Amino acid sequence: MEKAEAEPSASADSARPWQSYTTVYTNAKAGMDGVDKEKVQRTVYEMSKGSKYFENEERKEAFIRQKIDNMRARCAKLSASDISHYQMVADKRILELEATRDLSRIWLHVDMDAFYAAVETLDNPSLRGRPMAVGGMSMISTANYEARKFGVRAAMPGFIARKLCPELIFVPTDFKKYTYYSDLTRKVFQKYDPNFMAASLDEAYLDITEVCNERDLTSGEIAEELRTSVHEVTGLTCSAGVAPNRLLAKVCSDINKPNGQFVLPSNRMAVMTFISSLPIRKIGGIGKVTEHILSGVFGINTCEEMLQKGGFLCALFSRSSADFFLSVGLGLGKTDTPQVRFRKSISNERTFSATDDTALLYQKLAELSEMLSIDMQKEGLSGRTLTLKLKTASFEVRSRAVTMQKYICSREDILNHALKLLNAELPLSLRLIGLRISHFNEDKDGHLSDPTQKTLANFIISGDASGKNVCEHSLLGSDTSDSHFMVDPENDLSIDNHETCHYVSEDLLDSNLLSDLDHCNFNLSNNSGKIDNNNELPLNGSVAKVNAPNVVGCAPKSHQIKVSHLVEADSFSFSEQCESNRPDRARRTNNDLDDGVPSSNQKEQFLWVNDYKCSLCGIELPPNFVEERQEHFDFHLAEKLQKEESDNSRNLMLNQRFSQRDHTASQRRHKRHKSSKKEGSKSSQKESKHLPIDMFFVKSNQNF
Ligand code: DCP
Ligand code: MG
Repeated sequence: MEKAEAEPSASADSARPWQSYTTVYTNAKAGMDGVDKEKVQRTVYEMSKGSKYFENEERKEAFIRQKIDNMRARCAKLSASDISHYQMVADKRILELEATRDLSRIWLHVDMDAFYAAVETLDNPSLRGRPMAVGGMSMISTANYEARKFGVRAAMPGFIARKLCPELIFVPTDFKKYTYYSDLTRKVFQKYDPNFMAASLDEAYLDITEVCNERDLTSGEIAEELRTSVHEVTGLTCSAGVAPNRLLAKVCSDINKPNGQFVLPSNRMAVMTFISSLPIRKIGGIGKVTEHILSGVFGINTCEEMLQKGGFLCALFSRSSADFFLSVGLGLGKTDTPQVRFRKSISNERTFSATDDTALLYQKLAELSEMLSIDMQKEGLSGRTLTLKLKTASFEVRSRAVTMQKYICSREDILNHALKLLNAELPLSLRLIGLRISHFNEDKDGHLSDPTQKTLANFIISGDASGKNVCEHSLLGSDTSDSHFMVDPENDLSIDNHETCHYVSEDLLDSNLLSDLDHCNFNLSNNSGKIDNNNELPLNGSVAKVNAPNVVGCAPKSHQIKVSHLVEADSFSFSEQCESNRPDRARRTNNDLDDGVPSSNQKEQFLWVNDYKCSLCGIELPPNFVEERQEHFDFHLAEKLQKEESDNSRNLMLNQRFSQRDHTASQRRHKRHKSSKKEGSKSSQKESKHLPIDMFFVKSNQNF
């Protein structure tokens, strides 16, 4: 096994402190190749020095350095036999991973160019050719390519961007517009892959294997056509990458940005050549922290070096982390076709010689209903929206849809509703009938849900659970941090507004480390113990301290907020928000209640700072993500109540202990055990009014 030659542990050069890792606004963005990196670093350093942000960045930097030093020390302690053992482990894993290589699919990753900025320019052509950024003085969401030449980029504070580029024009964000254009692009994507995987408002993964085969076109031709079509429909340009897996397709889409494409052929040699000199930072999931650690500890800078240092990676990281790194070294990525849960709909259709014979049409409809029902049951699906597609004898295509209260999947139910839709169109001569069911009842975890069921927020707010208005509850604990969920930058994707929102940290190790760091922010004394005892950095760590199992939809990329920023964020407390939402103080909305009790909608509304950012965890969801916001709100409520419940149980136990002690003492002194018992039972009755949150879920599930 090669030596783990690492760069000397980074310590800021005192003569050029701006070179410190913390102040680097990476040059990984497209359009920033010619930028004077050092000038940008110096400006960023000078502008942010002394700020809270800067201090926090320095703390993070120190933490990562400590981590690197610890890992290097552990590397140095590996004996010769350890080293040969781990080398064997790595060699075996590499062979096993290699055996999983699948070159049979063609994946296309499409990413809009300077998306928000391009949309704004479309709206206001006078911006064309001038450096502009979307956002404000505190933060910018993106910058056009003219501004990038000055080092201005997404996630940079606007006041720093202005310093770098005094001519910079700022345009405020307008999510409605971006969502509108995003929807237009998705209509195009759908034509090439009906199950395309949207990764954010401006990017998607498409499996174009079928369309290439069906149309006998090369992947490059399809990419070209798709980009032209997006441009025709939206007036915006996009870039595309084609590769045998999603991980590589994403890397490829950035190569010829803007308005370009890159095709990586589907053969092992091409992949290995491509990956060999690729900087690790280009890989989705490897951000500045992982890059720093891999470079600082092992001297790994390119993907190929992951394989060369495989033994050390296996020695120091968990199996899943090491597997990820080795896969990157092999250029492997996900190739699977989206699973059932990514499906938006299920459909069938039948073409026949044009006929207006009603009995025949009914028969076709019955057959289609039966087939659809069988297919749905095979996949365990039920849906709420039924769409009838008809093609008339004159080739006019009509769609009629109905959304039911209940989820359906039986032949009878489907046929019943389909007949109603068809009858409304008859008499008619038809040559095609199709049926589609969408709006499935399957959440991310495959749990069934009932559309008629109240959301948790409604349930609590209406007082059903505790008899209390939510405002009366105590503060939401600041430790929303304890919830973790898996990160898979390729896989946690959303198809439409019914899929899992992916709160993907750009850096897998980063997210994990930062979650530790944020603990440090809250409780410094815990800091070292937690770090030192942790021998490895689990790859699938926490992200943004938000466990949003059912948060659906796809949020803009700026939701990739690091936890440490959340800690610093100007978040106001849940109860304060409730308070400020009281009818006498609140901004009233159209939906205000007459009875003076804030509606769940109102409560959900005030959660969002500037109408798009969750004040509790920093996640950003545009206003039109109504369901997603509701669910996000529910998530915080559930978390809060869970915490309360555990506090309540603790209090209850303590109360009982005290009351037992009092009771025994009274017995001894006054023999008043009867009244004491009564009090005890009253108190537990009162406590049991609080339905434990896990009980709530159990009960709810029984209703499904
Ligand atoms: N975005 C954001 N916050 C970030 C990064 C991005 O709000 N930290 C938003 C603005 C971007 C959009 O998401 O326009 C798409 O992000 P991209 O990373 O794809 O960046 P752009 O599309 O702006 O530029 P390009 O893809 O050409 O590099
Ligand atoms: Mg983009």
